Amino acid sequence: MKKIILIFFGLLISCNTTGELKITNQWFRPAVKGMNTAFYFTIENNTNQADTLYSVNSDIAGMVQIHETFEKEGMMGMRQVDFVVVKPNSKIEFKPGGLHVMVMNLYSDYKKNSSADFELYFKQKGIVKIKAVTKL
Ligand SMILES: [Cu+2]
Repeated sequence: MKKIILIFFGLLISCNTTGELKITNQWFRPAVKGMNTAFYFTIENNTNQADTLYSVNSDIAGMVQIHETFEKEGMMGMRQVDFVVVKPNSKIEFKPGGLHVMVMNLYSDYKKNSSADFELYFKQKGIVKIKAVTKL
């Protein structure tokens, strides 16, 4: 009897196992003190619930903003966005020429193979802390 109960619980646990939201492929461009850089990553939402990235923070710079790139009359520009919604079971790539995190007014130099810590704020998941390394 005990054995049957254990198996039953085992099944319940495996049914409740859902994926999670995670950040992969994070990197940022090398830049020097006082300049701006861009931070890129992929948000993988492996859950059945949408989530919203509404802020990114880092101690390495004076200001950090979520930006999107747009094209208007053949000219490329970028502007701040307040949030990015990640649908259930989908992923969003922050990459050059698209969504990116603008890191403005760096406090020090970030050359090749430098690393920095970032905090991503999600409505559902909460704070995700990650380390990123510079890449050209
Ligand atoms: Cu930008």
